[in-house]
Amino acid sequence: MSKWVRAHTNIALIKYWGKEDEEFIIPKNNSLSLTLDAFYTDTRVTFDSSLKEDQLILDGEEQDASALKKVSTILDIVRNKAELTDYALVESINYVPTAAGLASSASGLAALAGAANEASELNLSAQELSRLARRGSGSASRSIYGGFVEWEKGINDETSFAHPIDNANWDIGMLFIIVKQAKKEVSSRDGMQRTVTTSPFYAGWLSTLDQDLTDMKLSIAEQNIDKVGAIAERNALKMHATTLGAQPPFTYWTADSMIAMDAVRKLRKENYSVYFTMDAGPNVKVICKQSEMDKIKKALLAYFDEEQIISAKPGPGIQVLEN
Ligand code: 2P0
Repeated sequence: MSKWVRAHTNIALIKYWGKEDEEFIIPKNNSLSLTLDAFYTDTRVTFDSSLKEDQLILDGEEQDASALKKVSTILDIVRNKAELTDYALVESINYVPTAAGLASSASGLAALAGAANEASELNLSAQELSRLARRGSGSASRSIYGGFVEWEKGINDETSFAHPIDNANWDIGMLFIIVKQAKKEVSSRDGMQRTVTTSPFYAGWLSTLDQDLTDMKLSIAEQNIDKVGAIAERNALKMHATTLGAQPPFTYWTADSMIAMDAVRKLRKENYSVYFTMDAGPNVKVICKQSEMDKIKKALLAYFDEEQIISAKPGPGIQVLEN
């Protein structure tokens, strides 16, 4: 039955950066993320025999063929599994502040996997949903679950999926610093592919990941924000270093990103437990204690406007909403 499904976005503390298999989206390495409450997507799928092609309405606006590509990948898998032939209407609402410019592929494709599961009545398990979401966008595999989540890279479609590792019910949160974007970024899909195929630093990145992952899991188990933050920060810096070695070279950092990172380092000197991470864009995410979030936000107002700083707490996994 057609039902609205909600999925929240996640931010990786150990990054996914590079694919072993482009078609099935099998990653080069395990990644580990925190699902957050502040940003989410609601999606409903309706199979309809009168449609001539899949249709995507995002925030009330019909989307073109390029936006439909990842969506139809998931719908085709579901149609195949459920032996359905009808095209689908996909209605989707992104609850991301409009100025934020945050990528919504993780929450969007996870919500779609859940909504397609409801509409097709396939009754997929959470693990199967994670595998399905992965086929749309790698990071979406992690948004099926709440709290801290690890995406096990696996070796093929059957073995590559995420699983929850800690409900994050402790003193941790994230502040999003939304910086102004000067020019269009290299998409994460193109950026990671270019890095894998051309950057001499990519091998170095891969060689330290097992250690970062082991250290991160221990630190989460200890609920040690300083260790979690420090490992996330060093992991993000290594990921971003690989892009500088790519051919042609690129970076997601802007002058404002540097200001944000410097501000975080400065606050750390003032004895706050505060660390940063960055993804395939110029925004900076600040890992800190929930209990210190208001004070840190206030301190960041020396560098950024109020509407550029958004607080987030750990969020839940995928939810089927009451219609
Ligand atoms: C992550 N990113 O782990 C990393 C860190 C960006 C930087 O996952 O090609 O949209 O659809 O699998 O999931 C963004 O990449 O890429 C991402 P595809 P996706 O969150």
